[in-house]
Amino acid sequence: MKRRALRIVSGCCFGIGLSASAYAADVSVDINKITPDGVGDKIGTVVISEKSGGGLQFKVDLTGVTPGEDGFHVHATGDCAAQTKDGKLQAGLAAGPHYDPTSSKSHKGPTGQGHKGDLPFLTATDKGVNVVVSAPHLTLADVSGRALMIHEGGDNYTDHPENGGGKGRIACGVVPKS
Ligand SMILES: [Cu+2]
Repeated sequence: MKRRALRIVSGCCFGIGLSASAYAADVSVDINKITPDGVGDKIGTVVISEKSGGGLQFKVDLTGVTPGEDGFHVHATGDCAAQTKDGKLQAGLAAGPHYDPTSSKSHKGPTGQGHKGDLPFLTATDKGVNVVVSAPHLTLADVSGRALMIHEGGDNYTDHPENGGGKGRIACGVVPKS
């Protein structure tokens, strides 16, 4: 009985120590399903942390995503609402284009010199997405207040087809301002 109590205590304090030091700057982003009707249910989270050698790490944990490859990007505007284009409401359009502070106007993937918001595509299984991906060019200041967007279909990291070939916007979250 005594031993078990001790173990619980040490478990508790070790956890607190870790979160106070190594993960102090983590930012957790709620990800919601989006449709032409607007923002729907929460389907998971993305936890963003700064890597010691530079760049950001994204710990993606989602359910309710169709199995297969899904494009993943930072979009310029922190708004996941639907917006009208060509007379039709489209999911997540209020988030604007890929984050592109240098106006490269080119989609080159997470390690290229194009949109700074290009991230590695995600691969969903029938259980959802549970992966950690990295983007070497980004800082927390870059993503603060912007949108994380998930697209149906993959991403070939080129401009052919446009924006890596990703299709509709299916899930989105706004990064809290830091
Ligand atoms: Cu995108």
